[in-house]
Formats: sequence, structure tokens, C-alpha cells
Amino acid sequence: MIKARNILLIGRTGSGKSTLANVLVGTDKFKESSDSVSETKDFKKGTFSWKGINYCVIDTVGIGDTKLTKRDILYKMAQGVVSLKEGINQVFLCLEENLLAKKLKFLNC
Ligand SMILES: Nc1nc2c(ncn2[C@@H]2O[C@H](COP(=O)(O)OP(=O)(O)O)[C@@H](O)[C@H]2O)c(=O)[nH]1
Ligand SMILES: [Mg+2]
Repeated sequence: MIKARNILLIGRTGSGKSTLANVLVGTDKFKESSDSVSETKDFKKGTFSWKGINYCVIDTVGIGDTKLTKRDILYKMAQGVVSLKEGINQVFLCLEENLLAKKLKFLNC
């Protein structure tokens, strides 16, 4: 039996996590929003296969959600992780287009 590989999507609200999940899974079930308030309230899973391997992608609540405390966000992200008893194989960090450039400027690189 082929084991599933689990991918956790994390990043700030509006960084494109749900959009990426929709593209990977080939659906529109992950709610996307141009708003700064997260559309993903807890976490949501979807599955897809690629090159004979089954994947499960977990879309999480956005870091920086204006309606939730940092503690709530971390708790909800942890719920997504523990919902997969096999654990997480890959973590995709979604970044807004220019965040890296801004950070590098800040670090004086
Ligand atoms: N320009 C651009 N916009 C994107 C990209 N990915 C997502 N978006 C848009 O950014 C907004 C936020 O995306 P969403 O997937 O809801 O972000 P999430 O809060 O991280 O789940 C939506 O309006 C998307 O259509 C991308 O790669 N490039
Ligand atoms: Mg989302």
C-alpha cells in the first residue's frame, strides 16, 4: 500500500495558501479571499495524487488573522497537524510576493 504524504501550508493571511491548495487538489473548495481577514477558520484538508504518490494538503488559518489571537492561531494550526496521525512530511511556507525583498532590506543584505 502506498502511504500518503502530508503537506502543511502555513503563512500570513492573504499569502495564497488556499489558492495553492485549490491548484494542488484541483478544486475550489478552499475559500480564497482578497480580504485581510482569513477565510479559513480552522484547517481544511484535500487530497491529490502525483506520480503515483497520494498527498494530503492541509490549509491552515492565516498568521496575522485580525480576528484571532496568536495563541488561537497556533492552537488551530496544531489541530491541523495532530489530525494527521501519520504526521507531516512537508511544510510549505507561503509568502507574499515582496515579503522576502522587504525582509532582506530590513536585515541590510
Ligand atoms: N498575484 C497573485 N495573487 C495571488 C496568488 N495566490 C493567491 N493570490 C490572490 O491573493 C488573495 C489571497 O489568497 P488566499 O489563497 O485566500 O490566501 P490565504 O489567506 O493565504 O489563504 C486572493 O485574492 C488570491 O486570488 C499569486 O500567486 N499571485
Ligand atoms: Mg486561506
